[in-house]
Amino acid sequence: MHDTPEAAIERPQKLTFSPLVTVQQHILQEQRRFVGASGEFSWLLSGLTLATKLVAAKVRRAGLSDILGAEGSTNVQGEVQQKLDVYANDMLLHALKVRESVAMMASEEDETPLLAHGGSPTAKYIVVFDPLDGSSNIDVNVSVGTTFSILRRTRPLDEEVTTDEVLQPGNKQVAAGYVLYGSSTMLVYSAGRGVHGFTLDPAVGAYVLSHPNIRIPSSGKYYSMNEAHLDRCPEPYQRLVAGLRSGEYGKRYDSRYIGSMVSDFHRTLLKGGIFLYPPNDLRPEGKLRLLYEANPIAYIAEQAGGRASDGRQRILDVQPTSIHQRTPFVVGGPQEMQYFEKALLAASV
Ligand code: P6P
Repeated sequence: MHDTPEAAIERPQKLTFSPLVTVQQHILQEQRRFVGASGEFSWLLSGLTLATKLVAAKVRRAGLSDILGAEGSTNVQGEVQQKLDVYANDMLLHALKVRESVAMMASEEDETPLLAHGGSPTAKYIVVFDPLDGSSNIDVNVSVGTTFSILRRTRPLDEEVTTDEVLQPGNKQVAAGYVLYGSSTMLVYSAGRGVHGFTLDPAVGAYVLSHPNIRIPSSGKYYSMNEAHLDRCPEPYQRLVAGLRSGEYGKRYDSRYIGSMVSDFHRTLLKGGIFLYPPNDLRPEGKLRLLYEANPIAYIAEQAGGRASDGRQRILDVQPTSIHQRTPFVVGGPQEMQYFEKALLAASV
């Protein structure tokens, strides 16, 4: 009886294509790097991703819902946007409120913060967000964004949460990011270990890693601001823009301005350059909000190798005094931020 030959021991072939990484997988991988992390952080972030997928679906249909007469919206000019602001806010509040790790939420849409699980030993985090920044652009089909910032509670977890716990400088952020509802929907976030971009695949409803480890170019070719206000801005800003236009800094910069902060910053992050919303005569403290616009964007910028300033100090070092306070805001790559700092210095002598 011939021995049957040993079946040839075969090894499984190696997969050659790069793995498809969803934001959930990425957060869990990141989570593992956090000593003692218990997955509550990834569960919190999954609330944000769920809410923004719902917002993305609604934003995509904004024009249609107008034509189809969306939920009682009869005013073509802007009411749909206001509805979308409220819808985006509701989605984020509902998705986050059921996350046991969330103590309190502060939204651009609500005068005061909202209680979630504050006082519970599991509720470690406070989430601050602008549900739909730039929503007035929706009726002209310009991209808009959601910005978010995650802080830890400052009082013992078993104590009642108080609204002053929101008033922390941006350097206390545990994580931050934004979702850009543009030609595609992109989530960009950092939990302190670099900046990572995920593109929403509408076919499967998953955010898929498309831009790992984003670094802002050391030098770009665009500056971005609403130049209608330039002559009403303080001298250093006028000096900077004149230099960027004239080639004083070695090359002539082009101007790009969308008027939607998340879009203008996202281009700056990927292409380099500088975005400014300076103070001016009409808005001596600037227009953008510190806690839920400037702070998350500044956090992302710094994690990607850039810098962000209010013209006096690093944005992330500003101690907030009120939830909705505004701030002058300049953010960009190292080279352009150096030009800005030089312009400030020249104006101070
Ligand atoms: P301006 C949108 O309304 C917004 O809050 C930001 O997204 C944007 O950067 C800024 O205002 C645009 O303001 O004065 O240029 O229209």
